[in-house]
Amino acid sequence: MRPDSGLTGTMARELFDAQVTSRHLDLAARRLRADGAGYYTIGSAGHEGNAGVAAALRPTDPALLHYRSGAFYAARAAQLAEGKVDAIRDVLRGVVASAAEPIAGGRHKVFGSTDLNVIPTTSTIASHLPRAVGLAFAVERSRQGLDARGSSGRHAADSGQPVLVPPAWPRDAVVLCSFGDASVNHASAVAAFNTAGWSDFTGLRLPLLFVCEDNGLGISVRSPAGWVGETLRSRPGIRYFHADGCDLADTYAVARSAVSWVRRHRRPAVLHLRTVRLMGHAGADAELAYRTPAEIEHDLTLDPLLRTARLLVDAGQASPMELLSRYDEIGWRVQQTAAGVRDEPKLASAAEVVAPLAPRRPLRVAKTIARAAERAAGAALAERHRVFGGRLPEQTGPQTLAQAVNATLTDLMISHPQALVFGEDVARKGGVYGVTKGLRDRFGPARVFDTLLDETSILGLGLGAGLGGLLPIPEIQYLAYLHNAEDQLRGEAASMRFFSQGAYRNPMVVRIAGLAYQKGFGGHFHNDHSVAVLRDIPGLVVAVPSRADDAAAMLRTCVAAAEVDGTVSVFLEPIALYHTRDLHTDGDGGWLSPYAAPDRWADTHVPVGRARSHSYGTGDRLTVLTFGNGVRMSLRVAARLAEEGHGCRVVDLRWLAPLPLADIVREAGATGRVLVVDETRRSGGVGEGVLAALVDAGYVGLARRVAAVDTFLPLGPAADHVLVGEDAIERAARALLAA
Ligand SMILES: Cc1ncc(C[n+]2csc(CCOP(=O)(O)OP(=O)(O)O)c2C)c(N)n1
Ligand SMILES: [Mg+2]
Repeated sequence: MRPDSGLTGTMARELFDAQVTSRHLDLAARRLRADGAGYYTIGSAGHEGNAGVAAALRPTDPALLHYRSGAFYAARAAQLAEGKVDAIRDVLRGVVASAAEPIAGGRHKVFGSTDLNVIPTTSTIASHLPRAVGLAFAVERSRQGLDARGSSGRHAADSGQPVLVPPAWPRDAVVLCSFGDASVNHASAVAAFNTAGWSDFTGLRLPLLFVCEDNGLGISVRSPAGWVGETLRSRPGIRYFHADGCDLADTYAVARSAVSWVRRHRRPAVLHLRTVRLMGHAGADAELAYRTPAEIEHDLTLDPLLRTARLLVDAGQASPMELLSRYDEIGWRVQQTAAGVRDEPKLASAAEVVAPLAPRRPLRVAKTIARAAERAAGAALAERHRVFGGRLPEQTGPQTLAQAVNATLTDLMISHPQALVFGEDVARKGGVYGVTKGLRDRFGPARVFDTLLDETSILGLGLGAGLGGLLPIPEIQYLAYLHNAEDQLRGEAASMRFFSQGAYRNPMVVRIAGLAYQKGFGGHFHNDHSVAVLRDIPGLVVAVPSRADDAAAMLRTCVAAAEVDGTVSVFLEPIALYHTRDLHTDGDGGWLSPYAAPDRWADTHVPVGRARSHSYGTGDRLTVLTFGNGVRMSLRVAARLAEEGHGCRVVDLRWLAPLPLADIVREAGATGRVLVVDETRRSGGVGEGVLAALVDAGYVGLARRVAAVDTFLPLGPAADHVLVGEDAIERAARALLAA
């Protein structure tokens, strides 16, 4: 062996096996595809040097892998006791979409395994990088222990609570995150590099090794010569390492240095591995359409398998014949396994497909809240007094929605030492609207902190933190600014359970300030009311409280669901109602609610997907189905109509996903006249879903809808022309009553 590489003969032989295994898996995937039995042919051929990266790490280091990391996967499996993980069978089961595939159960072909600490990644280029930054943050947090959580050590001890979900990874773990060369240009990757560097700059430790597997191509597009090295080398705060990924000894030597540097210093680094891509991008790729035969041939001369074979032969570790026999032997095993798994049962029903997506255990959620209430009223009472500065929120009179969220977050931070609040301006300033005011002083900067200005990174931090056993409660400052980062919710957060059958979860409650009607502070970006992008994310819970008491109860529910079921929730707070105090007349305080003391949390618990009905007069003439700002406007209209003898019920949906179907149907049927008051846009808005739910349920009564105009919102009073107003609600209500 090359004496300075640290690679022993035994290791080289074992890694050669992993490389050969990976190559045969690629070949088998293509044969299975050709036979109509396989569904995935993106392979690892040419990238098998990544076996050397696996060898430089420990199998307990969490890894988020590039889709060409087959040899890494095989090498890591070989690091465990024999028979514990059958990498060949795992991968082939993925290829044939077998329901027995151990991580995704046939839902996708991913590299993932809890035994191997390989966390499945999606096919969306670079979307796993922000999570990797978050995971490194969480690993380091658990290493530093309680003290680093600000003053939380005392909270935890005082309240006699379990402190943290036991960290899944050792305290000195390094997070590995690999990706391709074209991927370095993706906004999500750039965000992650920047956030890792920014964090390092601020002194935050992040034990994170990025690995760029650089084959020079993104499908058919060449990375400009030198660009990948140039861009990776120039990332502030990220130490650059470079190796020839076709040369196992070089890869191992450099990877070892990189890993030990990251492990020792707890700082981010990137390993730039030069590889080749053999056999095209995927099975169906006709490479000759965009590469010359000479280029393709040149890459073949760099084949990492042949390079490792030469290394072994030159070092006297094996003869060419022995290596050929080994190649055939592994090939035979792969073929045998492929034959064994090809006809395994696939997912057989819609119910099977969706089973792991977003399980809900409402009874456990309710019990969790009841237990937290007992603690808050008992063991943690002194703690509450201390944190609230002697003025418990239940004793200080009725609250606005903003005050209720603030008090509830405080109580949740007391009861959940693993909870973190972070986002833009949430800490020092206390949020643009003061909703998180005082939290940093109460819980310290390690648990309540300002992030850099990047929504992708804020959500990525949540993704990794949740995965690492923390309970992230990130804030997105305005709904309009979620959209540029939305894939972190859709593609990453909401899909984690789906692609890992619940083996991995990223519990999270994303608070978002949104919706329209801010008088005097107009314009689209601060009044965005588009929730369509959230409502169709499978499994995502979307909560929209309209009143203070609901906000408190629903926030507790979202956090408990995160804890119990790993639920990902968006908690959409209507900005215009944050500080609203009155309902019908100035000074009536009708929009305030008292804060429920802990002994009332169980009684006032609001389950996910349950609406709230407010009745005016007899309540039997008209049903208004609405949410958010629509609730307050509709209640004002209902009061006027009731005075004229038209009894109305106003139903606050409270949950936009899942919609409160049973309540919708029951309340609609009670009057046979339904008015949907939808403050979101007519097209793609919430009202479409509500009406469709009624139709699906066989509702045959009258129905009307008022909704916002399909436009972005203009600045100033012109917004009133396109938003739903009380006059439109009243007109529609009267029309229905007259029908
Ligand atoms: C966000 C996103 N855009 C486009 C694609 C389609 N796509 C799949 S692989 C790929 C090229 C990736 O190239 P690179 O990062 O160099 O990885 P390689 O396949 O070369 O290993 C593209 C464009 C995708 N998966 N995700
Ligand atoms: Mg590439």
